Amino acid sequence: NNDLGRSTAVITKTKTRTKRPNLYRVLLLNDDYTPMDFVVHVLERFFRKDRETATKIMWHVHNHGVGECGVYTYEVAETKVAQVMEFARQHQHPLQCVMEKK
Ligand code: TYC
Repeated sequence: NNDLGRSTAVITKTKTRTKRPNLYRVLLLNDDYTPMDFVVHVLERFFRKDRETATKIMWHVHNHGVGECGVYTYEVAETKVAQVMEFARQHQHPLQCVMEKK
């Protein structure tokens, strides 16, 4: 728009606001029946841990009752929990996997 050479142009600047996503811990719970090797395999397969890290986490869960497998956004955490629960069910182990908001 321009009246007699006086510009009324408006420039709007959009502020960038980067939102951090909510994060969720995925936890394994101890039980008396799931074989230790199976838990280590779950940690390698679904949480991309190396054998040494997976073994450490497995012992932590065995000794303390609960342990962290990883931290993810909501949808990823939900998928990990569902995959582990289905895998445990297929093998008839009572392993429990849950998520909690950080
Ligand atoms: N407590 C199990 C055993 O002695 C091993 C185990 C570890 C089970 C971790 C579940 O999330 C778990 N065989």
